[in-house]
Amino acid sequence: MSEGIVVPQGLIAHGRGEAFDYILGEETLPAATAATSAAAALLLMAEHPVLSVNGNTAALAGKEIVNLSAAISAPIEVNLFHRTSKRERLIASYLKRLGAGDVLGVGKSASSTIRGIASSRRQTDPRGIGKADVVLIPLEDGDRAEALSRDGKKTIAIDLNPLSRTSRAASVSIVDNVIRAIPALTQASYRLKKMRRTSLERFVSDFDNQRNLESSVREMIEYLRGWA
Ligand code: PTJ
Repeated sequence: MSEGIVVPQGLIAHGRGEAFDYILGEETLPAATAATSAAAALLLMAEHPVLSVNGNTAALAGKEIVNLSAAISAPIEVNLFHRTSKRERLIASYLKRLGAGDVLGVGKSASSTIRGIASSRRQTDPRGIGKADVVLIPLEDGDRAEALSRDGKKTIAIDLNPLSRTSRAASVSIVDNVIRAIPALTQASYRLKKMRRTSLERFVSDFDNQRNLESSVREMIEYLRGWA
């Protein structure tokens, strides 16, 4: 935050996430692993997959996002709720220092608009989220997740809160901490890359996001029961 990558509101969002991380035992649970396989399959089958990055994701898992981008050959786009061109540039150059190639969505290049969003998050890059069919949206707010789905895009959320609007609106929601979920997604992508398209399709068609979110909640309850 002191470097300007994360906004003060991001610390509150971080605290919300941490609270959920405690009640799932700070480890990746089976429902998240199932969602990760479906997410990797979706990303590998996409024509234009894009990884959307905000301040919190860059600060928590910048290098991990760069690794995922290389694993699935997907571009990274900076997309900020509290948008300023200074922050966009700061985050893009931070990611480049970590090994990212071109980072989309900076300044005038974010010239497309997602309909139905009031925040400056509606501005997207026509080379990235603008033409994407699958978008990874870690630590996202509900409005944009809903708007991207309305625009016909498939979305993969990473959100520790299984009750959030983002988790419910996404096509696939990974209920886990970004610091564990993104490396797991990279590993799953390398594993699934070797599979046939029909197997990838099965990972996606067998996955029901609503049922998986219910499993996440049940796994949290089970964990808490151990303490009760
Ligand atoms: O960098 P900007 O300007 O784009 O701003 C980003 C923030 C995070 C401030 C903005 O997107 C925001 O306020 O988000 P919300 O609405 O608080 O949503 C964040 C969601 O991510 C919440 O449901 C949190 O539980 C969840 N979350 C927080 N930390 C983590 C997390 N999920 C996974 N891993 C985390 N480490």
